[in-house]
Amino acid sequence: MIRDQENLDVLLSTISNFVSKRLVPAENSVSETDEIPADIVAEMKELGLFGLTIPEEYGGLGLTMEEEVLVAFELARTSPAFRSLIGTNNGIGSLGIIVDGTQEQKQHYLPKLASGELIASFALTEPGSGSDAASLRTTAVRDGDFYVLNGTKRFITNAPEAGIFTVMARTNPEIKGSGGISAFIVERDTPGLSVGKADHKMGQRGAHTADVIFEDCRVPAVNLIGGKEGVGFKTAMKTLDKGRLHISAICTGVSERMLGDALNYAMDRRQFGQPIAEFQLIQAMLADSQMELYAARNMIIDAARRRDNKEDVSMEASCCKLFASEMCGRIADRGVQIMGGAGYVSEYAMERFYRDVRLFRIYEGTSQIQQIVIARNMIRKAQK
Ligand code: COS
Repeated sequence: MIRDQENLDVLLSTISNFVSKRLVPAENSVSETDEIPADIVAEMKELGLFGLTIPEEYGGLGLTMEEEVLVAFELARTSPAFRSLIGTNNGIGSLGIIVDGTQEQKQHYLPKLASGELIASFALTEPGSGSDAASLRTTAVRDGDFYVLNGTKRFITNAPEAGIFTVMARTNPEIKGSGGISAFIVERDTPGLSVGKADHKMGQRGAHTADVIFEDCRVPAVNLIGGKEGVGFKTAMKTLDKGRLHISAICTGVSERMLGDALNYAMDRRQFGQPIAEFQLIQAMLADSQMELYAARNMIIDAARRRDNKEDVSMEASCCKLFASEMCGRIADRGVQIMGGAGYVSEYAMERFYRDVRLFRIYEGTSQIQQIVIARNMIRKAQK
């Protein structure tokens, strides 16, 4: 759903300008220093990028899902690290509060997330629990007006920067599966919470992940999301349904950038007396990529519209995440192939993108988890 086409067009062209004038020129230095410069972060705040999807009543832009994916297509035409910094505030870090939080929780945290004053992080994965998220072992034991958290969360995006964490922990050890899990908002300076050193990753330098450790960490009971125990796994799954659509759009935007770079290179690079873009074997790689991008864009917009229409898009979100992230991997691979030696050296962006995009097939649910979600939905529908 697009609420106001004119306003949206202004936003899209502002973001597109910001990406090409400010972010693309900074890509190499972000990759070298592993840091996004403070002036760029400040501009991102000014542009409202931290609050794109936070409801307007809490100071955000309140984008609909369709508007959000259109913005994501633009925002992703550069290093994924920039998107990652604002990604958790707009997605998995804040969504638990937006969909299931109490009025007080929303009023207290959302305005600070929308302005970028606070960074939010989503803490589900653990050393022993990744794809099997319902097996998580972090515990939260009620003690008067507090819950005492113990456990370790792993690969937590933006943990080094985060001011608050949405943490899934087991409040009922009797229930081994999803029903024993609750979701909490945990502030960074809560005694007993510590953040490990940043992980050294294959790509996406400038975007940080780390362990988050809870040792007798006393969290006020009012920070139980929605004030309700036992529904934290569902909060996490609802969050991921939306997050997966967002990531699909990011995969598509990055793919458009990579394909654009590959096309420009192929039109410029001459071999055997002509631009390599004139060769049909190169054209096949360009065409296959364009075809897939067209499909990805359309399926993502369709799923986004359905979500705006309040349909359950769990299956469609997984279809989009699976298709777009796998496509992104193929387009990165073809990009390197088209550029040959130039695709393999760091002088060109393709080598960096090739490493950066590998993560898309893993986080917010691996490709195999998306297949499981899709197939289970198919079976459930057929059984009805
Ligand atoms: N929205 C709302 N509720 C959902 C849901 C969704 N999308 N998906 C599942 N649920 C509910 C189910 O309806 C079920 O509720 P009931 O117990 O009331 O019937 C409950 O949650 C448990 O669901 P299910 O039985 O399907 O859970 P499983 O343990 O089999 O796990 C998968 C489901 C594998 C899909 C889940 O663990 C998953 O998504 N894993 C990947 C985690 C992930 O993406 N990690 C990345 C970390 S974030 S970067």
